[in-house]
Amino acid sequence: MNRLFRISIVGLFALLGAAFVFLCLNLPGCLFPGNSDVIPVYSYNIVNTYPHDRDAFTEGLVFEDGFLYEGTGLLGHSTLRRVKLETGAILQIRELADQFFGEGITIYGNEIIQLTWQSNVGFVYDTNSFELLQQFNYSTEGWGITHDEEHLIMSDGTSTLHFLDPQTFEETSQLAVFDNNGPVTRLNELEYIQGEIYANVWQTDRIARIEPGTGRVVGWVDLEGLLTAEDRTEPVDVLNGIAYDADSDRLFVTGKLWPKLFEIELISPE
Ligand SMILES: [Ca+2]
Repeated sequence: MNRLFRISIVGLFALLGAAFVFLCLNLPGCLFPGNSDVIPVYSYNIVNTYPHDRDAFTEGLVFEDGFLYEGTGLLGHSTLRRVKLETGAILQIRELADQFFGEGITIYGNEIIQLTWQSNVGFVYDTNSFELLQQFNYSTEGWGITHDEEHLIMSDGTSTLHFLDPQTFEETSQLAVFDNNGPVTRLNELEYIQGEIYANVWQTDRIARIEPGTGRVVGWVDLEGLLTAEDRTEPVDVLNGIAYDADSDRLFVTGKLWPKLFEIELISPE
């Protein structure tokens, strides 16, 4: 009886073991966690360096029709600017009312959309004149904004991205962003680049490359070391600001109060 019991127990464990192996073979990363599911980390080359306004607390960055557009934050200092890339010269500027902390910007059609941090209001301007055309409301904080072909895409400082109808500004869907360690929070400035959403992660030197269909982070860009010690002799804040020149395939990044703006190219890991 005892022997029969032992045989049954051994058989049971053998069966469970076989089931485990079978299930694992069908789950990527189960038997060799971290190997089959590694998220590539891209490094960078600096292609060009341009001056950037040290007083610009960069919250939004866009490149469109040959110019940079920048949204800046801080109460009493928030602006919308058109900037000459090569010199950093401010060609046009609109100051926000003192009670608004400006956040991300994007250009959709002939309109610039600018978020505010905690006022639950977004502004819509004419791209050429910067004339205020419209306001809209949202329920979350406003951090970054970009767009794909059909939607505005906004971040609110959490791991959730909000897709908005660009005409009504109503939310049409949400996207939960995650990597191998779970939700990726503090998503900040955004840029839609060749079918991926690039997102600064607040208080890090990293940009997440997000697959819009799933929310999965399919790549990390590590921009550590972009500013030299000399660039940091005056106070600087965090990396923030991604702009893409789709016509010339140029990628620009900068940070809050940074003295420089960089054109970079990404280097794939081996
Ligand atoms: Ca951007």
